[in-house]
Parts: sequence; structure tokens; C-alpha cells
Amino acid sequence: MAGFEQLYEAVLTGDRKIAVESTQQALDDGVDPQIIIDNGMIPAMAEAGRRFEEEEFFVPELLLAARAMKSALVLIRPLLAKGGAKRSGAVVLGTVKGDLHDIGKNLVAALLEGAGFEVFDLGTDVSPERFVEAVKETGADLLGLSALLTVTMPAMETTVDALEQAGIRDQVKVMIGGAPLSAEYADKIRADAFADNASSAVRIAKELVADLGRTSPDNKTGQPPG
Ligand code: B1M
Repeated sequence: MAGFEQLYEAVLTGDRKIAVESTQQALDDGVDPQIIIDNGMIPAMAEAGRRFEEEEFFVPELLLAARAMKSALVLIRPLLAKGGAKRSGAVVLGTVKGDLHDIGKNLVAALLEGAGFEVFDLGTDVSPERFVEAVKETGADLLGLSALLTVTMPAMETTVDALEQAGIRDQVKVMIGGAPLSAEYADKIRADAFADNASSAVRIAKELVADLGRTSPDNKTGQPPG
């Protein structure tokens, strides 16, 4: 967190204006955007979560912190997405049914885009049926599922079940991520991999797509299907 005290404090206390200003200042100083996220913003969100558990913070404070981080990420996301890499594959991505947390998922989307993936982001609270439909419509190589709540983790397994029932499980790799998850849980629900942060998500996505051994069909729109 050294050097990012102002940003940390601004995100933690939900001061959107200062969060944006200090992010802009760090970018102007030439700091790597990923360092700004990892050293300034994520520790602030972790502390917000800790205070929530200790009942020092309540939902309104979490919302303010999330809003401050999202506002600051508006400056950073285009930089993460501007990788200029060659096309790596197509990914359908979303936060599972019942879960509204999207900050981590949005970071994953930006880094995947920066690494040359075509990302179809379905947003939050996405049903298994909607995931299946999107995989079929896009011919995606990879399905990325995010969950932050222990109570919504089972929706990941339901989604894997739905892929199987639709007869398309072997056509798409499944990567899961989110704070309460683990590689063991990925194994348990028959997902192909777990990624514990946005950078490892990109590395693992590349490995999974390579393992699939095919070039995905092009969807030129870059928009979510349907
Ligand atoms: Co909520 N929340 N929240 N929350 N919230 C947590 C998750 C919680 C751990 C807080 C706590 O108690 N310490 C707790 C869950 C406890 C549990 O399930 N055991 C919790 C709770 C309880 C709740 C509510 C139920 C509170 C209530 O209403 N009583 C409610 C649920 C709403 C719902 O979803 N249905 C709720 C609501 C909210 C807000 C709306 C206020 C807000 C979210 C705003 C938003 O996302 N638009 C919020 C927030 C901000 C948090 C915390 C504080 C921060 C989450 C975050 O954005 N972190 C969180 C505490 C915590 O995580 N320590 C908490 C920063 C983000 C960059 O990290 O999302 O982990 P993260 O993503 C990382 C990795 O996990 C990974 O890469 C990212 C970048 O490195 N990753 C992937 C994520 N998805 C991936 C997918 C991949 C690969 C990697 O591949 C597909």
C-alpha cells in the first residue's frame, strides 16, 4: 500500500472524487495500472470487507466503497483492455445467479480483452440457462464464472450441469473465480480451472483455450449475444 495511502483511504471511505483524482495522479506519474489496483484499491476493498464482518461497516458503506473503486476503474479499464494482442479466443463471462458482485469480474474482463480475448460479458445474476444460451450463440472457447458469496457458489455447479444437459460441455472450458472459491471446489463441480486473481485468469484462460486445440469462430460484433 506504500505510496497509495490517499487512494486506499478514498476507496475505503467511499470518497469518489479523491479516488478518481489520486488514480489520475498515479497514472500521470507513470505508475503501472495493475499496481494501482493491487496496491491501492484491492487492499481497501479487503479492509471494507473486514470492517463489514466486524460490523463496523454496513451495506451503505460497502456500496460507497464499491462506487469509489468503480469510478476510479473507469480511468484504468481502457488501459488494461488496450493490450493490442492477437486474438486469443472467445469468452463468455458473468457473475452467477443470485450474486451482484461485479468489480472483480469486470477486472477479469478488462485483462482478458487486453490479452486479445473477445469477451461477452453477461453481467451479474446470470442464470445457468442464459450462460448455456450465450455459449451456444457465440461458440465461445471459455466460460468464466464469478461468485463472491458462499451461497451462490452452488450456481456454478448448476451451470456446469446445464452445459452437460445441453450436450455442449466438451465444447467449452469452464474457469471459475471469486474470493470464496478454490481449485478443490473447481474439481468438485467439474470446472476445468480456478483462477484466484485477474492476472492468473488470463494465463489460465490461454492455457485452457490452447488445450481445447481449436480456433474459435469469429463473432465480429464484440457485443453480448441476444
Ligand atoms: Co458484498 N460481500 N455483499 N457487497 N462484498 C462480500 C463478498 C463479503 C465477503 C463481505 C464480508 O462479509 N466480509 C460477504 C460474503 C460472505 C460470504 O458469502 N461468506 C458479502 C455479503 C454478505 C454481501 C451481502 C449479502 C450483504 C447484505 O446485503 N447483507 C450483499 C449480497 C448482494 C448480492 O450479491 N446478492 C452484498 C452486497 C455488496 C455490495 C453491492 C454492497 C458491494 C458489491 C458492489 C459491486 O460489486 N458492484 C459489495 C462489496 C463491495 C463487497 C466486498 C467488500 C468487496 C468485493 C470486491 O469488489 N472486492 C466483499 C469483501 C471482500 O471481498 N473482502 C464483499 C474487490 C475485487 C477486485 O475482488 O471480487 O474478489 P474480487 O475479485 C478478484 C478475485 O476474486 C478474482 O479476480 C479479481 C481481481 O483480482 N476473480 C476472478 C473474481 N471473479 C473472477 C472470475 C474469474 C477469475 C478470477 O474467472 C471467471
